Amino acid sequence: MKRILITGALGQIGSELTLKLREIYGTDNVIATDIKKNDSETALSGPFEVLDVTDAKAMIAIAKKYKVDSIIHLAALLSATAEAKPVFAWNLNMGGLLNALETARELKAQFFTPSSIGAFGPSTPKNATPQDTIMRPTTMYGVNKVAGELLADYYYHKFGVDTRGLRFPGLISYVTMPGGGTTDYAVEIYYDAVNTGRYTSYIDKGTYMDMMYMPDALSAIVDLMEADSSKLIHRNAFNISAMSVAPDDIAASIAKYIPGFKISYDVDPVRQRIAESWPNSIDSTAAKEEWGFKIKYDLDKMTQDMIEKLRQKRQLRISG
Ligand code: AKB
Repeated sequence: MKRILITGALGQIGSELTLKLREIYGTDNVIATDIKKNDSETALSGPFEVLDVTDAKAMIAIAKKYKVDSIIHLAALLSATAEAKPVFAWNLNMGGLLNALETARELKAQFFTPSSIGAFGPSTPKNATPQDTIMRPTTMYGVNKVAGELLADYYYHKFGVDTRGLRFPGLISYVTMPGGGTTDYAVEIYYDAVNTGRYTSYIDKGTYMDMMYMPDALSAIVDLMEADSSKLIHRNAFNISAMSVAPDDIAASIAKYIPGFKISYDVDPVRQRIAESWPNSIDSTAAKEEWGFKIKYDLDKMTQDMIEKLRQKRQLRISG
């Protein structure tokens, strides 16, 4: 990657990934785009263009203007929002992806887009879900992710586009809140723990899903994109996970650093059903073997860092 176009750059992953890539590849070589501009560091610290990913012509024009050689396509609706607006989700998630792949084809650019644990469904093996297995998701988001993985494979085989992808678990970060996901509770719980010492979870006790701390997810994107193409068997997309946890596990970890922290439950049937259709834990062996996937943060290390960083943010807000 030398000159990179990012779509959805102001979202949960993009806002941190853009800054990391600017540090590695140089500020002017990372072009951030999103549907609207805001006054965040990501939008203001380097090249930024307003881009609606369903506008194919605008995407190609921006990619050509900056002569990009890599595209990181992040703009998409997450699982719970996609379930509430399935037709809009299909149009945005699939239309945006097709435009981004076409742009990569025209510019002969390397390509990354995330898939998700949401690509799996109730008939998938629940524990240590293998890399290659049954994929019959029951959500619109999952349908988009499976179709997206296949489409990215197709562009590799048919047109030689160097497509790569990761099946992300729930991503946890103190920088930008996710929006409309099923795993969002695992971020909200830390904010509420620091601000009020308690959290009411919309996902039920004992519901296991994979999670990962954002710094590990960002490193995984860079490592996969820099990996030797000839070593990749599973391009679109690799299972990766750092931990398989339920709300009560996160609560127990938080209680080690915030004694007296309390969790209660008010289960949202829609998001609970989605969570129950996903695996408890996925197996990341292919990612480890093919490009050396590794993590730095387990649950307690992540909890400690999240609490420390959120306390600093809170302090800045109070004193600023
Ligand atoms: C969601 O919950 O929709 C996402 C995901 C796991 O893909 N965080």
